[in-house]
Amino acid sequence: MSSVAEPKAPPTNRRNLTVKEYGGLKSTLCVGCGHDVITRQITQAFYEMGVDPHSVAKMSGIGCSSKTTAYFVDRGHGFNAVHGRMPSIATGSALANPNLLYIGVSGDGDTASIGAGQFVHLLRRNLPMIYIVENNGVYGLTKGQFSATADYGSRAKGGALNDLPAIDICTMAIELGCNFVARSFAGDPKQLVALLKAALAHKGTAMFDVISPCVTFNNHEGSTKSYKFAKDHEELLHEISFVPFFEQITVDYKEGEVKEVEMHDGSKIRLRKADVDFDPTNKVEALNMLRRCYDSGEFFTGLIYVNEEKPDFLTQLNMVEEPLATLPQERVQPTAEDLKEIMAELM
Ligand SMILES: Cc1ncc(C[n+]2csc(CCOP(=O)(O)OP(=O)(O)O)c2C)c(N)n1
Ligand code: SF4
Ligand SMILES: [Mg+2]
Repeated sequence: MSSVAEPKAPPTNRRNLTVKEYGGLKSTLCVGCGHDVITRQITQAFYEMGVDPHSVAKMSGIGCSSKTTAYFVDRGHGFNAVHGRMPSIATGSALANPNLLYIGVSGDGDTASIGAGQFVHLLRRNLPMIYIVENNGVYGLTKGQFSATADYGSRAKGGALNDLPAIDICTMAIELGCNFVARSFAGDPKQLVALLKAALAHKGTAMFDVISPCVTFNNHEGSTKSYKFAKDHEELLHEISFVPFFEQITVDYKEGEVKEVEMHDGSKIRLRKADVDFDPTNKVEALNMLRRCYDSGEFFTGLIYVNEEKPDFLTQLNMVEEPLATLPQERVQPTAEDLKEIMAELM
């Protein structure tokens, strides 16, 4: 008698959830779009870290990239803001409820063109959130115009030459005080998952510039944001692995060519030297390296800058730890005595 094998249960994480339970709606983006690859890596990183899906707050603006928040963690909260205005919505939300895990997904147009003003203030405030720029060098949703990150001298699908200099999002982020700055490529999923896991342990803004080819409008010869160009020109700064605080005991730390960065929660980023001798905890070195890449057209990926010292925006403001809506009357209303004291100070 032949016995039918029981179907194998899918693996689960420390919350007893499967990776499928971190999924979202079916994508409506073009087949092969880099943004969908990034969505898969976000899903994987959140699953591997055992994030509580109900605690996730997904923020976005407008663009094909901004649609991607609908495609992961559908048990989380979400807010699709006006084009380029996601940072102010995220700031208000984080102040009102610091207990959620904020992740913003934006585009190069949404961030570096219409949203540039909002983006710079998010960075200088060090709002606790993961901020991903799905960078394809074009306005994909409105049919492929050059964005502010399109490289000088690159060509549009119809042959037009871009004669404006590109904004380097990573340089801008470091200059403005961001303490976790990474560059990655949608075609390098392993690196992106490790970086995202590290970002989940970071306290403050973690900014990702991820080259995410637009297969419909910017994947041709002459584009510097195509799969081929990125594959041919990608240089690894280091091989990155991440050890969350809950896995410490099982890890065997090797000496030598490994640099470790300790996160505020005790987790560790391990950076194994690739071809380049580079220290991501040195701000001047990070800026110099970015300048060299900008001038030479090289495309380095990895953790560019990290600093676990600086307090995030909520700490700087001395905010309470609970959501404001849950505070009882006596904690939000000054007593008659307090008011008298304040009035006396103003006399
Ligand atoms: C206030 C406002 N201005 C302009 C638009 C038109 N618009 C929609 S998406 C977009 C650009 C999106 O580009 P990007 O952020 O790079 O996202 P992608 O589609 O490339 O992923 C523009 C200009 C809009 N929706 N709202
Ligand atoms: S137009 Fe480009 S960015 Fe938009 S979904 Fe298609 S491939 Fe992606
Ligand atoms: Mg774009």
